[in-house]
Amino acid sequence: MFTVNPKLLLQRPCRIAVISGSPKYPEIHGTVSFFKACNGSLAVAEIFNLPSDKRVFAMHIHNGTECSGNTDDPFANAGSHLNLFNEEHPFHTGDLPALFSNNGYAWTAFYTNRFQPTQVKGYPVIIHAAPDDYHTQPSGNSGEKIACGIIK
Ligand SMILES: [Cu+2]
Ligand SMILES: [Zn+2]
Repeated sequence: MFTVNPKLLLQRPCRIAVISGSPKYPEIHGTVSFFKACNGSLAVAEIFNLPSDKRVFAMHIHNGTECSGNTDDPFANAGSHLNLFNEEHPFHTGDLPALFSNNGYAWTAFYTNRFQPTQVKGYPVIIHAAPDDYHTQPSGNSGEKIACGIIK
């Protein structure tokens, strides 16, 4: 059983991604913070103004270096799922638990031993318009990329 030391949450995060919406979803904003914890990371995501017509949103760390793209996919340069150990979806390094939205607001925390905060520095966190099915290759059929932030 993993227990969180409450003092951990009072420390500055090791890494933080400031999340912004795509041009189609400019109102989305928030943070995803990564704290070093027990051979892995404790992550805390707080996202505001998700589209209110949907309630579950896939979230991944991708392997690109920029939250940029083109008119078809404003975050095309975010690349595909971060995969440091040559695994299949949903066992990629960057496969994260979904965001569950409460009228547009989502807060979630999770522990993962797939990476340390230092290993994901510089990569983008992507939020998708649809839930991840945790099955379809290579990216869980998660739909449009609606928000992005680089882990700094
Ligand atoms: Cu993704
Ligand atoms: Zn994946």
